[in-house]
Amino acid sequence: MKITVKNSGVIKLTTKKHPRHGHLFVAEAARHIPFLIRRIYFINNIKKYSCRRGNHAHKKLKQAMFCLNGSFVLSLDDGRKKQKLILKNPETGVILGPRLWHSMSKFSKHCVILVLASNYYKESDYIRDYNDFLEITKRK
Ligand code: T46
Repeated sequence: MKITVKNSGVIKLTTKKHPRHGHLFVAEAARHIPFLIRRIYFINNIKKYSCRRGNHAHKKLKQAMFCLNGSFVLSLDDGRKKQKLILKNPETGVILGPRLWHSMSKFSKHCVILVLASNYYKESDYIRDYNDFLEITKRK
């Protein structure tokens, strides 16, 4: 996976794979994940595969996103460049840095998304208007 937008990046977890006993994935804060983790959340039970989640950017929050099961399309936009990625491998995560517009769509059956976040939930950190987002990215 190659990421070309700004404020993002690929994370490769350490994995211990056993052919019969299963796969184990390790994410250590400040090692695999380039920030201290204050919150985790996960999304499952998506019934409408064609829905779109996200569709916003954050002002300061840093996040790392993983697809633990199934697959989905992650669309990224740094205000200049746009990129679509298919997340389907739990070993490979994506950094969602500040000022990166992101949305998730095209969910598969049994899709499970895990997100590690650098801070607690704060509505004032969201940029929900795309024109505001473009203004902010122009200033930076
Ligand atoms: C993001 C993408 C990738 C909370 O109360 N606490 C939380 O920690 C979170 C994440 C959400 N909520 C509430 C806020 C809404 O009332 O849960 C509801 C659904 O959240 P939202 O519509 O923001 O869900 P997504 O999937 O559109 O966005 C989420 C994160 O909120 C967001 O930070 O970057 O996943």
